[in-house]
Amino acid sequence: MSFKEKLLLKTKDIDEKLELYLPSESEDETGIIAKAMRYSVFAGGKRLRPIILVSVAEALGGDVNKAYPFACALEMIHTYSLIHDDLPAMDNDDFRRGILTNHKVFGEDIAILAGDALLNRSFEIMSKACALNNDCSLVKAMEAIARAAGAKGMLGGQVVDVINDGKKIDEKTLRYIDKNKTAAMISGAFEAGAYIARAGEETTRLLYEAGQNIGVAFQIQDDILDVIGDFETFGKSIGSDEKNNKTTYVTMFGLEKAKEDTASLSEKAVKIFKEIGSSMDFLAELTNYLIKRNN
Ligand code: GRG
Repeated sequence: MSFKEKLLLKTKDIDEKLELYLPSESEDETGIIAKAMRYSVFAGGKRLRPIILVSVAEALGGDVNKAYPFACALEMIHTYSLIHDDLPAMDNDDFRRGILTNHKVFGEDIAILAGDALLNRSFEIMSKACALNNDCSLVKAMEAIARAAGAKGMLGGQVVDVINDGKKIDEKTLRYIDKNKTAAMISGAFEAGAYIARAGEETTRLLYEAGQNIGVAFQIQDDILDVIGDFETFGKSIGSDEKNNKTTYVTMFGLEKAKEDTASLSEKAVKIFKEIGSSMDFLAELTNYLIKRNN
């Protein structure tokens, strides 16, 4: 099976599991919140973080069925962060994943609540999986995800981004934002996958490091696409960084260095996968695929 076929299969797999883990419209009084949650989750995300989590667990000999609740929870947290990031109080964006943003369709109030509901649902799913399996390594995976999404991870990176809105930032601040806002959820996917497979301490650490490198490379690629991408494939407005006067890797170092650094960060991650072994081949291919992505 080709890499593209494997990726498609894994994406379909995650979509099917998300369908099971999300509430249905008949589950609450109005059905509105489930509808708003589902609107953004099924808007066509790449499912990168859940695919990484499941693939790591699988590559290290773990039980993929134990990995799915955590993978879906991670995607729900990611989607909540996108819904909130698009709000007028944050980036004020009209399009995400190629369609209107959640608040444009459901209103700001419901969009905030849909994000909150996704975050709560994610912990409901993960804690249920921990209890059902009575497995401490799953608790560690949940902790890794909570940490990645929290004030010392994605949310912390977003705070530094938001308070510097419209200001010129230095390199240290830019790197902090990229490492936390974007890379934390990707290294969190690697770490959680490793815990689910009960990997050793050193392997878990190496995978976390690979995730950090891929995460930063992923953000730089996002900055590049904001300049040279096109709306149809990227799925959101182009040139928003410039419009918002944002310092990005591209505005700080230029397009050429941004491209070079994306490639070298990805190479570092691939080197780690090679060190761990051939079971990591899919993740190495995924890394190489991501630096060529246009969406
Ligand atoms: C509001 C708590 C809070 C956090 C917001 C994720 C985030 C933090 C902001 C979104 C804006 C942004 C450009 C973040 C960088 C990470 C990134 C490139 C997100 C998009 O991830 P993809 O490309 O999206 O994996 P899909 O739609 O494919 O899932």
